[in-house]
Amino acid sequence: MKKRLAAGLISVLCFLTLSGCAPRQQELQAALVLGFSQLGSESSFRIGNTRDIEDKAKRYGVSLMMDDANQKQENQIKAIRRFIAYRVDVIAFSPIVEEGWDNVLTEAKQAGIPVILVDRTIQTSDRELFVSQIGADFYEEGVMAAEYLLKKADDLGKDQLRLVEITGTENSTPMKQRHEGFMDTIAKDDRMVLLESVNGDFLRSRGAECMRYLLDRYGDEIDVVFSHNDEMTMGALPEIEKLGYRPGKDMVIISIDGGQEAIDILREGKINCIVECTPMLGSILMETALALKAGQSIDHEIHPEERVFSDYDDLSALPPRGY
Ligand code: GZL
Repeated sequence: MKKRLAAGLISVLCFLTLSGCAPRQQELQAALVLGFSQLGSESSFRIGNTRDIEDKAKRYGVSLMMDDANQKQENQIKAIRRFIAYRVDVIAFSPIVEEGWDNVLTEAKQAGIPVILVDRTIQTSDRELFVSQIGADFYEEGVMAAEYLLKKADDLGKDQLRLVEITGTENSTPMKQRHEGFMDTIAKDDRMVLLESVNGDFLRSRGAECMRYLLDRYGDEIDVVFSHNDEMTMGALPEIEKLGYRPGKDMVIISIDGGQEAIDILREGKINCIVECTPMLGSILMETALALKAGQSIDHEIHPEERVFSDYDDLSALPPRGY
């Protein structure tokens, strides 16, 4: 009887180990097991964010399970369910859109696993479904972009500035709040005329498509392009130049994120203003998760410091951006 029991136990352990269910050695030594659902890899911001989280997990001794949802909410929901089944210590994720998370986050709550939102946030009636939201103040980013434009308008001395907007992923926090912050700020200034807002989904290819459509429809009426991220901006610029316009001169170009490629284009004078949206959230995430595990109280909202880069600045001493 005992021999059979021992043999059965060994076979179960082998199955668990081979199927990846048994805790691997490094997890047993890790300070924490963190499951992270990343929404995709649509931009240099996102790639930089993923890389920073992976780097900081190593630095803080956190065993990280990283999942790439490839821009699909259902893949994020599946990943969160896997993390629950695996019984990680903490779940973190960057929600691609704001709606549709209550069910899966209720399952995490019932499993006693705390959830941290990274970068974006969610709409929910139950504020206890997540313990903290770490990310930019996107409304303020929109305000800062508009405040730059108001200053530029004064310097240009024009009675009217007609602008087009290329927005990010529909129903995502940055798309909604950047739009609101920007429009609330220019609403007080009757020089500003919005011609049209079109959705570019934070993608470079869609930014090009949007700009082609806007140029076909409005042509040289366009004085200002406000783009919700650098990827879409860099898709739009060649389309502007193809028609003989000089971005940064014939049209004011305002963007958000502040990755290296866009900063270099700003230095060339083809972008006028970039509002920083830092992807370097790895340290804050690890410190927050470790504090959670240690039973310490944590802030419900954590916003990193962010700045504005523009053609009013001397950027010669700006260090490499890292994304
Ligand atoms: C903002 C982030 C946005 C970036 C885009 O924090 O969610 O998503 O601005 C990225 O580049 O796609």
